[in-house]
Amino acid sequence: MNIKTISTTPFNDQKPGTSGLRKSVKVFQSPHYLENFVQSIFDTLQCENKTLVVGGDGRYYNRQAIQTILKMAAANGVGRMLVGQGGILSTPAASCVIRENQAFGGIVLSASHNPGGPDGDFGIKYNVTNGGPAPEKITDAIYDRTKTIDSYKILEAADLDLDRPGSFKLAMMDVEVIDPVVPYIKLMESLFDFDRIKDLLTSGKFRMCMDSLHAVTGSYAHAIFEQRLGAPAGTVQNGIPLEDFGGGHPDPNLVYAHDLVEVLYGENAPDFGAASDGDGDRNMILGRHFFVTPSDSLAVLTANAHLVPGYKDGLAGVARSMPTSAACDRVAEKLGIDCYETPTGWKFFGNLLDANKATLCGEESFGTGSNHVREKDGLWAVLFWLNILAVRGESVEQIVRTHWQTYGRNFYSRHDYEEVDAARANEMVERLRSLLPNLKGQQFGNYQVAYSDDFSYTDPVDGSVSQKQGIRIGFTDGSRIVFRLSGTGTKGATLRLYLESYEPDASKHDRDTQEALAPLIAIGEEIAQIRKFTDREAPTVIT
Ligand code: G16
Repeated sequence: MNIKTISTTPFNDQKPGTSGLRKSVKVFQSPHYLENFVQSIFDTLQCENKTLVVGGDGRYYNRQAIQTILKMAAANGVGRMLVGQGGILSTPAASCVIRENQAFGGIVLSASHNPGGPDGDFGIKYNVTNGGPAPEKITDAIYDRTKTIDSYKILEAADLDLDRPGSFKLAMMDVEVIDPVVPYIKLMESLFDFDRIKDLLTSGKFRMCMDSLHAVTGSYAHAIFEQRLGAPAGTVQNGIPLEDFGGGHPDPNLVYAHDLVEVLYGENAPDFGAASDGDGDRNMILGRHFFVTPSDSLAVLTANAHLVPGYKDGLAGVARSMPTSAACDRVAEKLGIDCYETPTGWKFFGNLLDANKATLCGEESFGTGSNHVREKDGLWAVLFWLNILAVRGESVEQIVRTHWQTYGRNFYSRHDYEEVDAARANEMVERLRSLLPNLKGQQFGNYQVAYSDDFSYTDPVDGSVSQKQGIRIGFTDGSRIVFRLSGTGTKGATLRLYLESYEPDASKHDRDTQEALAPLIAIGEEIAQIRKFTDREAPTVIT
């Protein structure tokens, strides 16, 4: 056994963002970069003799990174490592494996929806015992350690063959390569009525299309929809996971999942379409010629949860991130359950789920999930929708339109200005902050400001406070504009402008979303002087 201690120096840029440390592959490939961060995890968490899970979304550099992490884990005295076959684990499957094996934690390698390949992005994050992303106090401690680290430990050993399930020894450490699809399907079967979904998918009257965008859910989707649930071969498109996602952007939205959009908006479109992202935690839901916003999706799942076996006894509560529309708040009110508003980032749901204050959670950024794991879960959302469709026997569009009739419609959109100058973007936000105290009562056209603040969250379970989580400007009619800088980009800054208005009148539910929100869009641009600060005439992506 030959453990080497290697001298290193800090990089000082290893602060985890919304969802772990994300940088370009090139940065991760620089000498000691990955190693410094991994050693900082081990130094912070004392993982000696513990069981850890490791796996990633299969993007470029995943394989090399996992071999390095295994050798460092062995050198740092970790007891056992569970590794996804081929080094691959979707993010929700990693959460499932951590929980099922009562592991101490896990290292998840992904840059989520960011592009992959040698010129793309890579990422790493640490998940804790409950299977969810580490809370801020842990990510801050890891970051602090990266600033003082001066050496790391690694075992000198040959690479392991991770392509077949099996057990190995790496010095004193046990390594088990596991097939992650099996436990994941078992968990899904415990929540959803697979027989009923199978009847629907084999009825000859219902067609679906699942687009895995050449990312991690490919193997799970083939196994679930085509093999287990009997959908015809070809139901899953772009289903072969590739290291560069086929050159695409593995982000399930109307812009980047264009293949799926063409199918669902084309002639002879299927009844149901869905896509997931690089690491399988995000989802997009489409009906025939119909897009379901993630905020509406959360509201519909909440309203229909009683139709699904795993949730038939009711929900403890529901939670959404602050910029997510208030559509689910209306459902919660009717159901008489609590609705929590958290900062952006799945880690903020962990305490609510652990304390059984919330059962379902969702975010406008195409994330939905429940207490079955501690990550958002793309395929879970697809199965949830299929279960509802199988029980209700209506189309996606009918279900959403009936929902609006019952609860009113929250028109909602997000405008992204990607890769803008970071210094200017920060200047813009600082300027907005300085305006906040004087906005109340001001009139913009027909809209009067009712409140304005920089969102601050006090966790109802542990009392921790997270400040400066997004600038909110609310109007007297319930409309809202939110400004936030993304925490997941790797180039420059991304400004997100979130827009929401509420329309109770069903005769107006057919309006075009951008048209319905046009006055708010203009107000947002005016207050923040977006064009001036971003140097852009228009957003890069509108969802
Ligand atoms: C991550 C978090 C999500 C969050 C999203 C926001 O998603 O896990 O909870 O909503 O980031 O991203 P941004 O800060 O860019 O608005 P993922 O799928 O990238 O892990």
